[in-house]
Amino acid sequence: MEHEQAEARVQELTALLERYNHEYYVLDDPSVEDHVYDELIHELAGLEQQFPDLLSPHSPTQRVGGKASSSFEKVPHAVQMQSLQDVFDLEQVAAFVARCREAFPDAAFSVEPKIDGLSVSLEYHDGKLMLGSTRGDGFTGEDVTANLKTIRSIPLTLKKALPLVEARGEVYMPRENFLALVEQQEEAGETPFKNPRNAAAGSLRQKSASVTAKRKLDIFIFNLQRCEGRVFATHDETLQFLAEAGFRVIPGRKICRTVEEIADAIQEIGGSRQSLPYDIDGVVVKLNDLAQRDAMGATAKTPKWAVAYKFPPEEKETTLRDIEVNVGRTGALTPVAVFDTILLAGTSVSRAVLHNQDFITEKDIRLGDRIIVRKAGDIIPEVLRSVSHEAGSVPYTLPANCPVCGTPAVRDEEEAVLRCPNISCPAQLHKQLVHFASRDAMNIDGLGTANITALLEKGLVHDAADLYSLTAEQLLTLEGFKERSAENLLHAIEKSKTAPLDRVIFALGIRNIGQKAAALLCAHFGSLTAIEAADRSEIAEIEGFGEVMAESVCTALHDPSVQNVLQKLKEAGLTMPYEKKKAAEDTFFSGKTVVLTGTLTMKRSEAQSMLEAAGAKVSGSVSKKTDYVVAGENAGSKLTKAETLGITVLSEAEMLEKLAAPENTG
Ligand code: 0OX
Repeated sequence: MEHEQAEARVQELTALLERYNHEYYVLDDPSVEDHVYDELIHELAGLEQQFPDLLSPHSPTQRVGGKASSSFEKVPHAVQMQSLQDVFDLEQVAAFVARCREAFPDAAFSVEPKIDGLSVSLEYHDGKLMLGSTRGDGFTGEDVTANLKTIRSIPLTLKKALPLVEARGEVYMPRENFLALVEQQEEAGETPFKNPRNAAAGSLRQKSASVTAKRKLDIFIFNLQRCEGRVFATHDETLQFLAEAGFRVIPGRKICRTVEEIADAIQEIGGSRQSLPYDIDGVVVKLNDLAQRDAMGATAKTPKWAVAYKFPPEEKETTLRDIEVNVGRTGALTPVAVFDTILLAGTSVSRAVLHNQDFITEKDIRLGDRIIVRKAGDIIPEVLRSVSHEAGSVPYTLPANCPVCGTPAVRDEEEAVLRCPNISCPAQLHKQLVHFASRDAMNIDGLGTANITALLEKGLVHDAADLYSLTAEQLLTLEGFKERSAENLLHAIEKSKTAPLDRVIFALGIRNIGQKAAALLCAHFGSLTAIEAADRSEIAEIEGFGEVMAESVCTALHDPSVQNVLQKLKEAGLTMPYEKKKAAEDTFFSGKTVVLTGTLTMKRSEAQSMLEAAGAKVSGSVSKKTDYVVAGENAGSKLTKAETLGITVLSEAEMLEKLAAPENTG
């Protein structure tokens, strides 16, 4: 196909695919079947590959993510992303209404659900999405454009192109996706997100947009921050315009005039809470007239023309049937209340954490009690108080022995926690192994909770190091294992032998030592031998470390069983490499924004990884912020733009030269 023909077809496909996206993800009313979309996107991707200069950052093919950025660039917000003044009862809502009425007796209010997610801004120039950012502190946020593009209901091109449109909305994770994600995380032995809001925030801040893409986030738009090319009189009009432009606008809004109407609307929105597929945590009441908003003004952080009525945490009464005692990875015994199932904030709950003996004693919680359970913002419910005891009941005391291995428990006075001191306790071992194999630790693919249970039950492993002497024959004795899956698991175990030292330290599951602390420890000492030789005071000197953490490291590394595991790991062939990361300032490319264009002799992804490893941010489009453009054969519009903006253009050979000489800071 000729270039000119291809260009026309790319334009046509882009428009068509954006329309289908809008129909499917915003209007919930698709006009074509999925395979039609898939075929067209495939055709577009093919053309973009054949004619790389036709690839635009606004192409529907750019929604899949995949680009791994090393950090999120800070971006100032042209219009402050204000937060809301929270109010907790109708009286405070009435006081707010009265203040507005005093200035504007005819004031009308938009009453809308408050989506429990995280606020983002979307900036469009001439109808094209140029920047998507988080709220940050309201004045400066982070550039998460690539990640936001994976949200299919965010238009990349507006149906109404104006010189400038900045829309604000709330990114959230639908509850169903959240529950599925938690299940996956638990299966993989990872710490699951606490609630859909944290999950949405965590997913949006993924370094790799392809991970964000899998998390299936969505968005509701609720404010027009800035606009050039049209003037609006009311919030209603702006939202109508935003819907016409292709956005998914916040549903369930009502215009109210009196406090009674507002109270009814709040009641109605509150009543709809359980049937919504996403979480809302309150109701926002805001002036509808934009001139009235301006006149009301703002405090440093919040507008005086709006308030957020926050729902009270849901509470319900039920009967406490049992107290189970869980054994954690570090032996902590955690009591869990088991009660008759109740429905709280849309989900059924029958268990809640009781923390420790002090918590139980203070609230005098006894078996058989009528108790009040509450679910606040978080998904995890808690026992608020006991309402009544059963006749003849006695105060509850945690068992004196570990419920799994029977070892007498010891009380850790500082933390008010009871612990099973037996490090070979099967319950601890199970959790330790799950942690050891988890993605952020040794990342052993295919070694989840169920397989670990099976390995322990068969007596095939007694500590983490035993994983490295497993054989295919042994694995084939476990239920569900076939030649292929056994081979895959052994391969994953083998691969983990080269995990860097900081991951191995983290994988050991030392109390108080998370990923960051493990990395600090390695950065400071450089090798396992040096860490093992260090004393407590040396460790405590590391910036970011305290006495407690230093104590934990020393205790663990002097523990004969940990020493034994480490010895076995070394014998198994774990290399525990550790390379001090070069300070970011050290390389020619550190902190620089680089754009790759044209056909390079190496794979683009390879060039990108090399640049990112040298501290560069690789971007898809040329702007004033670009520091270097690396141009290969047949470079097109990006090269022209770079030249127009006076940006330094490097050849592939020059890029490689700079990468090979990192000490040359240019
Ligand atoms: C929401 C939501 C948040 C924004 C700044 C002044 C008014 N989470 O659903 N904020 C606002 O409006 C604020 N509206 C909302 N619906």
